[in-house]
Amino acid sequence: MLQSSMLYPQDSAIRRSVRLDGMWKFQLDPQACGTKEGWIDGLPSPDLIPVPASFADFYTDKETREFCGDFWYETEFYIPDEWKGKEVDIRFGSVTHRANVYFNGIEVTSHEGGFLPFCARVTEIARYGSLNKLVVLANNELSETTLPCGSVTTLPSGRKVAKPYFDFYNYAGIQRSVWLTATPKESIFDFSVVHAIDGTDALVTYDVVTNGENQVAIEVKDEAGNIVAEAEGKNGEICIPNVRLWKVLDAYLYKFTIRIVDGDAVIDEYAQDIGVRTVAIRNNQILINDEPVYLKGFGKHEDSDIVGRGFNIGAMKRDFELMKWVGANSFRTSHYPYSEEIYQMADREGFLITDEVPAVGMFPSLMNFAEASTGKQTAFFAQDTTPELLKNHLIQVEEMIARDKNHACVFAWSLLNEPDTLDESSTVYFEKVFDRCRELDPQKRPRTFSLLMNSTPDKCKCWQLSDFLSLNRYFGWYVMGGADIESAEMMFRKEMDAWAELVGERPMIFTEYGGDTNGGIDKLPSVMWSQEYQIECLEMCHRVFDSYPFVKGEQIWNFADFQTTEGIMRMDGNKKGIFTRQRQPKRAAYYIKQRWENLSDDYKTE
Ligand code: GCB
Repeated sequence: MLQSSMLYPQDSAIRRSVRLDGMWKFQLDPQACGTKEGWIDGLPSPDLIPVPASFADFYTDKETREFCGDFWYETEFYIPDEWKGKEVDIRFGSVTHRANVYFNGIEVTSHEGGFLPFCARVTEIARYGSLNKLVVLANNELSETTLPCGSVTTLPSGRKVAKPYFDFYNYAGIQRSVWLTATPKESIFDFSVVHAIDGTDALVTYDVVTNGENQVAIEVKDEAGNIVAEAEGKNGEICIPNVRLWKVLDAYLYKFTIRIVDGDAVIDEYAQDIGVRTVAIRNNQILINDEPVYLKGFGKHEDSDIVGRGFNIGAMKRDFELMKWVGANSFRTSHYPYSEEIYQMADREGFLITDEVPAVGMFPSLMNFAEASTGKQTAFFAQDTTPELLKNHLIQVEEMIARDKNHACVFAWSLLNEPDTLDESSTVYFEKVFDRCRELDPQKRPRTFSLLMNSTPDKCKCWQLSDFLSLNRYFGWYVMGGADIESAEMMFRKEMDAWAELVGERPMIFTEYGGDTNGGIDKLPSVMWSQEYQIECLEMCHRVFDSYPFVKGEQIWNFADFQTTEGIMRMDGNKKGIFTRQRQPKRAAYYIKQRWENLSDDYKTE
């Protein structure tokens, strides 16, 4: 059961919300002595650092950038006198990977998991009309029971180093906005909507959770501000006549306003823009409002210069402009739930999102991508630590669904990326995660996970749990790249022929394919890493996708270059972007634009 409301903070006639972003005090704690030494009352010798942001890329020394362990943040702010009598919360969009929160010297909450929000209730200990102190102890260590998975090694000097089992930099910090909010004592805690289409009307089944007994009233307005439907009661059905549906790249959002009322008095009010649409999987098709859609898009990262994984409102805007320019209609939030503002924008722009929980690295290897094709078997889900991992995994699935369930853009859940699936123990683990997701999602959206190269049709023990198959395949890159690309294509087709025998009604999409490319290298004829080879590799994959009618989507790895741990396989990060990290096109972007502009959104069914 969720401890705090996942609703995105907002101002309404009743609610107040203030962002606490800005320069905060910051201090590393390599000896983990802060708690003992009383840092919860104030940091002894802090630096100043921006919030929200990852801390790593601000600094010029390697020890700070690579810091692994405990680190602290501190800020001070006033809470207005008028807020007396309300519930006051501090809401973190995320703290990576875990946090203990102290307010006016008292521990008020702790949270595990670096990509989902949590709140600390401070009503009773707030100093109204005067200054309050907020201190956060954060930690970025990884283990085989954390999401994502990894480990920590200790150097001879005693310094800890993070060893992610995944291919993105282990950025950490207060990476999303922090809010101070005031809500009434009796308030809206949660709500959900489920859509059905009835001729030209929509039937929206809704459910509102409050902490009181007063009546709930719902009002639905169209984009012009006209009231189109109203309802009373904590749950029920709303009919929107002549509904304008939310469609892919043609979004329409109704404003749902929920009020707790007592006679004429409004006790609480919360409003959200809601797209009305249905999702189904049938006959090898992904159906939005019963219309087939072919996914064109990317696996992405929240990753940009200087702020790292910190929410970057400018990068968000640029990314959507580039995705529209290149003809995309969808993306996967590889490999963790993204900032909430990104889903709000996808709702507005009509993009489809596969929302991914941070279940990555469930295959113990620093180079998953390279070792996957060696046949290495790990029985990752048969360890003593597995029950603890599963517990954390289920909590994060719950938090993700609670946060994102009402977004029209979220059409599917991705429950793992490239896990071990070769051992029987995987099936037992997966079933629990898939069942829990189905139970929690009011809209019963499709569930999937991205299959590692070694999860082949003859060996994978879990694919059948997916409502549609998502494959990560690097034929022509990690497998038979360069001059061998024609053998790669043959091998790829052989695997696809085997899948064709198994998929049944399921559609398949590719959630990763492509190759690393240095935006500066041109080579005629091509060599691996050149811009020319990136295009050849993508073209080869597309030839294969185009030959199999059950393939209903292609999401390139990656939208843009991104930072990873340093190593011989990575040249200042992963370079598989069709855009650079600065969001400028590589040559492949023009090829993709041409392909996608000529592939209708219902490609293969038109
Ligand atoms: C994968 C992973 C992704 C990596 C990618 C690569 O299979 O899912 O996180 O970045 O391969 O480029 O190797």
